[in-house]
Formats: sequence, C-alpha cells, structure tokens
Amino acid sequence: MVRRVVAGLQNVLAFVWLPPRLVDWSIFAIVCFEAASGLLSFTVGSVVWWPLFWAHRIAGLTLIVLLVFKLARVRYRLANSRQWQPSTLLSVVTLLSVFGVLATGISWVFGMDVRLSNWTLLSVHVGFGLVLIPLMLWHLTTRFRLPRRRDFDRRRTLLQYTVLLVGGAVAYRGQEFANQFLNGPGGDRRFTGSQPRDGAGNESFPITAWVADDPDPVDLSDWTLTVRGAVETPLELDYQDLSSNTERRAVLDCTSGWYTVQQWRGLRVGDVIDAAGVDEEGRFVRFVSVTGYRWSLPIHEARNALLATHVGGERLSHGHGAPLRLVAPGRRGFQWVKWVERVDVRQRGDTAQWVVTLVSGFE
Ligand SMILES: Nc1nc2c(c(=O)[nH]1)N[C@H]1C(S)=C(S)[C@@H](COP(=O)(O)O)O[C@H]1N2
Ligand SMILES: [Mo]
Repeated sequence: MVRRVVAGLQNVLAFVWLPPRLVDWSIFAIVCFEAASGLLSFTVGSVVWWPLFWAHRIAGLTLIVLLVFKLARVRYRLANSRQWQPSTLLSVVTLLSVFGVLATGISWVFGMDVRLSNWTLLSVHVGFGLVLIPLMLWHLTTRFRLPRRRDFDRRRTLLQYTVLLVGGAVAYRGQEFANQFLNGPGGDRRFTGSQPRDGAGNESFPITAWVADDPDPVDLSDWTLTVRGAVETPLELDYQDLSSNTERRAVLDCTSGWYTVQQWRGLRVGDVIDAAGVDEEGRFVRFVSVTGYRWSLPIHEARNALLATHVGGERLSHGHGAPLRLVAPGRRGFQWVKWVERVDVRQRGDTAQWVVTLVSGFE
C-alpha cells in the first residue's frame, strides 16, 4: 500500500517535472503575482474580494513545488564550493528571502501569533516580500535565459500547470481543514487573514500608527471640526456642538494582521455634511487629520460612515484618535483616519492620499 502511494507520487512528480527554464520563469511569474495580489489585498476590506486572498495563498503553495524542482537542479552547484561564483552569494540571499516569505506566510495561515517587537508575522512576511522583489530582479540579470520553444509541449505544459494549481488549491483546503483541529473552528481568522483582538473599548485592541504619524494629544479648547469644500455654508464646530448619537457595530481590520469588532458611537457623516448643505457637484468626502494624514470616500459611502467620539461605551483615547476618528465599515484600518479636524466635500477623489498616508508625520 505505502509502496504504491510512493510510486504514485513519484509518477506525479515525474509528470509535473517542468523543464528548467520554465521552472525559473514560473517562479518569476508567481512571485510577481504574489507581490501584486498581496499589495492589492491590503487595499480591500469587503468580503466580495475573498478570491484574491485565496489566489494569493494557492499560488504561494505552488511556489514550494517549483522551488523543490529548482533546488533539485542547483543543489550540486550550491553544495560544491569550488563552483561558487560571485553571483552565487546573491542567489543564496535570494533563496533565503524566498524561504523567509514562505515560512512566515505559512505560519501566519496556521494562526501562529509570534510578534517580533511590535511586528506580527504578517508584517515580517510583507518585509521579506519587499526585499525579495529587487533581489529576484537582480538575480535574474545574472542568469537570464529566455524559455525556448522546445521547453513547451503544449498539452503537457498546460496539464502540468493545471496539476500544480489544483495541487496548491487542494493543499490550501487541506490546511484549512487541519486548522480546524489545531485552532478550533475557523481559527477565528477573517477572510483577510487577520486574527481577532477580543473585548470592548480602548484597551482591547492595539494602537496602530502608520510609520511616523504621532501627534500630541489634541487640546479640545483649540480644536474645531471644519466642514468645507463643495458646500453651501462651511461650518466650524466645537466639540460641545457635536451631537454624538449614532451607534454602529463595525470591524476595524488592520493590514498588520489583526481585527476587532467594536460598538462605535459618533456623528453620521451624512448629517454633518447635510448641515453644511452639499452642492450638486459634491462626489467625494475627504477626512483630514491634524497630522495631515487623510482619506476620502465616495459620497454615498461616506454618508453612512461615522465620525466617532466613543468606542465600546468609552470616550476615545488619544491613541485611538480622540476627539474624532473616522469609522468606515468595509474599509481597511489604514483608511479610518484618526484625530480628524477637517471634512472636505470634493468633486474628485484624491490620488495623492496614497502617498500622504505613507509619509505623513515625517518632518
Ligand atoms: N491620522 C492617522 N490615522 C490613522 C493612522 C495613522 O497613522 N494616522 N493609522 C491607521 C491605521 S494603519 C490603522 S490600522 C488604524 C488603527 O486604529 P487604532 O490605532 O485605533 O487601532 O488607524 C488608522 N488611522
Ligand atoms: Mo493598519
């Protein structure tokens, strides 16, 4: 029985064994796909995007098989130090970062919750990925060979790739199944892969600032909320003027890999901008922090968002964005602007916000 299984596996392996150049180019293509899907996955928060997260995980697993092929081919060259060339060092470093990215990705999927100072495994995974891209491109320039016609046998190649991808999908399903035993049903991860932070109120979830955004606590005596832009009457409101009476349960899901479900209380953005009277050409609403950090939402989505003063029945703490922070259900955490002081009704979206959120707070 065991022997038959082994023989079967050997047959499968012999069958999917790709020609060297195809292995290399497939690795290249998959790493590019992983970088693109990984980055894109950070910008989406709605569950309709689940196939993107699945595709990222499945493609990552097929990378393991391709690496086995690749290592089987180069192992003599690596093991034999007399064959080492200057570019071998680069190859080894590239290989190590591939191992890093796979190991952290897989451990994360299995629900491991190791933190390296404030970094979750997911952040380390992203770090390895960002290092891997330039390394791989460099490695490619030292050993560049285009695949040739005879590397492809159309039907066989197609079948090989199908086996690889289906294998990856089966392995991923198997992993989810195993997870139910290891971590209990679902392991409580969201479709984004984020792990739960349980409890209610300020103390129950981390404070996350993006890179260098770290203002002093906001002094309410010289803080106002300004509403302006494509409105009839711009407004300037004191904290005491805010009628914070709308409650909403919403998930804050940070790209560093955690989420929390909280009861938020605050002002409905629709009420705020209607008080100023929205002009016809108003299409977007932009939320600007005291630090300059900002994000904008299409106006119909913005109307249902909240400018929160409270979380879990408590006044927001400074770290969580007091006196006012955006609660944008269905959006990722980085879009939930903290320490909001201005609301702009605009005709257009704001592409510069992508850069501003990355560098906000740097002097
Ligand atoms: N002004 C400002 N708002 C911000 C950030 C920031 O750095 N500056 N970080 C964002 C990120 S990445 C996340 S995940 C959430 C975290 O909210 P929390 O600190 O209340 O958990 O706030 C978002 N809002
Ligand atoms: Mo975040």
